Order: sequence, then C-alpha cells, then structure tokens
Amino acid sequence: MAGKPKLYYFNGRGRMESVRWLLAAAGVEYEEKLFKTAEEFENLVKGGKLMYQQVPMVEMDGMCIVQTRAILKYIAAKYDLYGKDLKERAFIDMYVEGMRDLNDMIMFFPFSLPEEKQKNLSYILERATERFFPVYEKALKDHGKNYLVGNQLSWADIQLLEIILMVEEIKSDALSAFPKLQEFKARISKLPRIQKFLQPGSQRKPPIDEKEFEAAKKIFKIDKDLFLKHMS
Ligand SMILES: N[C@@H](CCC(=O)N[C@@H](CS)C(=O)NCC(=O)O)C(=O)O
Repeated sequence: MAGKPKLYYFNGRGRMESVRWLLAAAGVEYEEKLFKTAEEFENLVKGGKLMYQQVPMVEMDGMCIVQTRAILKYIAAKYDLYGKDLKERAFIDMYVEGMRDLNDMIMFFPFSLPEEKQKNLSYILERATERFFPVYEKALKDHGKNYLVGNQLSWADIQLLEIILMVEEIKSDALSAFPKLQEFKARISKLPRIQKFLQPGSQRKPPIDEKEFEAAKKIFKIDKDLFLKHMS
C-alpha cells in the first residue's frame, strides 16, 4: 500500500494551503515536512527532487509533484473532485483560477509597503466583493444546486470555502450582500471532513504573522524589490 502523501513547504499557508484543503476534503491523511530555515530548504534543493528548485512539492504515488496547479489538478482528478466531463472541468478551472487570483492578492499583501497597506486592503476587498464573489453567488443561484459545478462536491467548492474564510479574516461581514454564498459556506463547512479540518489542531494553517513572514522571506531569499521573483 502506498504511504501517505508528504508535503514540503514552510510553516505557513502560502501556495500550499489549497493543497492541504483539497487533501482534507478528499479524506486523505498526509505528512508535512515544514522547513524552518534557508539551510533546510537548500538541502532539499540539493537533493534534486524539486524540478524547478521550488516548493510546494508533494511526494505521492511515486512522484515528486511540483507547480501548485499541477498538484491540485492531480489530487482533484484522483479523488473525483474534478467534474464528470470536460465541460465541467472547464468551469471548475475558470472558478478556481479566479479564486487563485484573489488568493494571490491576499498572499502577497504582507509585502505591501507600510504606506500602501490600507489602499491594498481596500483593493482586495473591492475585488472580492465586486468582481469575484458576484460570480460565485450568481453561479449558485442560476445553477440551483448545492455545488458550484454539476451536482457533486468539486475542487471549486473547496477552494471557494477557503477563499471566503480568508476574505472574512480581513472583513468579517464580507458576505453580507451574498445570501447564496452564506448558505454555501454554512453547508460546506458542515461536511464531516471539512468540519474536521476547520477544528483547532488540524493541519490547517493560520494567517501568516510577522514572525513566519520574516522566516519565509529568509527561507526563500525574497528580496523586496525583486519584482520578477514574486511573479511565478
Ligand atoms: N509557479 C510555482 C511557483 C512556486 C514558488 O514561487 N515557490 C516559492 C515558495 S512559495 C519558492 O520556492 N521560491 C524559491 C525560489 O523560487 O527560488 C508554483 O505555483 O508552484
């Protein structure tokens, strides 16, 4: 029998958190190698398992899978969370890519200059409530089902709950104008595997704090002005 998947990342949400959510929703137990220092990360790079010398990396089914989207697609397909046909997959892709755009803004927010923090926060909330949430609200309304795509749980539902909770951490009433999303949040949060993942003590990571942010910058040698390094 294959062992548990092993996730390689630092001790924060970053690009790995959606992978944690998806595995939890699929009911798959996993181990984590969370590096704390640049040296630990360098040793992993030297070990040659990282195709692009980058993480996230997930070791599963005899592969060292890198590139966040590739990891998520593999898990979604393997555990039947990726629609029943190509058309459903196209919709799941469109939804999760929008969510990824919003997620990236939140992930990069800590890099804001102090004088830009408030402006950037307002921008994230405006994008969430005026561009992205209306799409998912309408999809749930038009579709009339409990899920975003088809009539079963998919990767899109899992990632939607993840991003809703992230936006609510910024503004607790962010869903006030979205009744369908409120129902959706309540419904999906109650699924036993999700409920378990939302409990304290699970492998879900908290929002990044100053200490972990500084640690991540050191581990990945992120220089503030190197714009290209933030793009991938
Ligand atoms: N497109 C890649 C980007 C991966 C990436 O930028 N990873 C960062 C950590 S979040 C990293 O490993 N940085 C070190 C480096 O690029 O040298 C993905 O989505 O997985």
